[in-house]
Amino acid sequence: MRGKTVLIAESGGITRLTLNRPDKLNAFTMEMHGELRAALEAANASPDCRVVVLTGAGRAFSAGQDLAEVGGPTDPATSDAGSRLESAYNPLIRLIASLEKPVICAVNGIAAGAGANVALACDLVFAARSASFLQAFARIGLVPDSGGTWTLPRLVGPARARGLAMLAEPLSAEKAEAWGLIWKAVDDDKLEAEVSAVAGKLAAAATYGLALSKQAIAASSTNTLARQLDLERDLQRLAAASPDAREGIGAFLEKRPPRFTGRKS
Ligand code: T3D
Repeated sequence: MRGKTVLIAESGGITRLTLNRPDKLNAFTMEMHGELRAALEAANASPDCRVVVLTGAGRAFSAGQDLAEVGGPTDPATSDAGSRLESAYNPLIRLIASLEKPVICAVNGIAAGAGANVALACDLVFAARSASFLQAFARIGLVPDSGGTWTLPRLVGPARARGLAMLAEPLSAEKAEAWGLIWKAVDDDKLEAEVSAVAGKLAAAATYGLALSKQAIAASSTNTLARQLDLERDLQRLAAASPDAREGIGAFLEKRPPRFTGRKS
């Protein structure tokens, strides 16, 4: 299936979404937001989708907001950055964070501005060794958005978060891995194969359990240990009642590989 600004390919439980404005480094337009949100919502609703892979066409992952679409301060129709965040970026980040399937980001090239923070909102981030992450906002007088001011200090600590936000220098994929910002930097020519292998593994995994794990880890950022233990108890109850947990335990006891379906019940 082919959208205009987001390409969609579905196969073997994997939904691959490719941001597709390579001439503009896959900068986000409102059209792209609409297509991406619709594709993610469809993936979430589809029992055939067990994992989502998000990547970019061409030499960049995404250069963030399309600055040509922003307009000038004298154009009231396009000048309200806050409403663009409220109507497009914030729902996108919330959707990725709450998606009941793992979301892998394959950062194929530079990820700048909101493009970087959309990538960092994903569950597992792989980046080509030549890729980089650029909190470009300070270069144009803006504030990191799309969850950047929440994600960065949690992943790399406040000192590095401030450096990234204020200096707006590109951070290489290797350093991003070393700092714990992403899961893994991969040789450019191996990115696709490595991401496909991991996606294949997740497409055969106990999807509902993964969704509950994602929910628990997200909740930990505001929970006390006591509340988190209660949450783990509640989520474990749900997971343990699922067909995949029954299958996983049965397969272990029968000394055979599990055959997970990803179903909740
Ligand atoms: O108001 C709101 O909506 C608030 C929300 C803000 C969210 C944000 O994301 S703000 C941050 C926006 N992004 C940026 O500031 C990054 C802008 N881009 C760059 O700094 C550079 O392009 C890069 C460092 C990412 C890459 O540089 P380089 O030299 O490899 O490529 P280039 O030549 O600059 O770009 C190639 C083409 O893509 C070029 O078009 P052309 O001249 O060939 O027709 C360039 O204009 C275009 N492009 C790159 N980034 C954007 C863009 N066009 C529109 N918007 C962009 N963000």
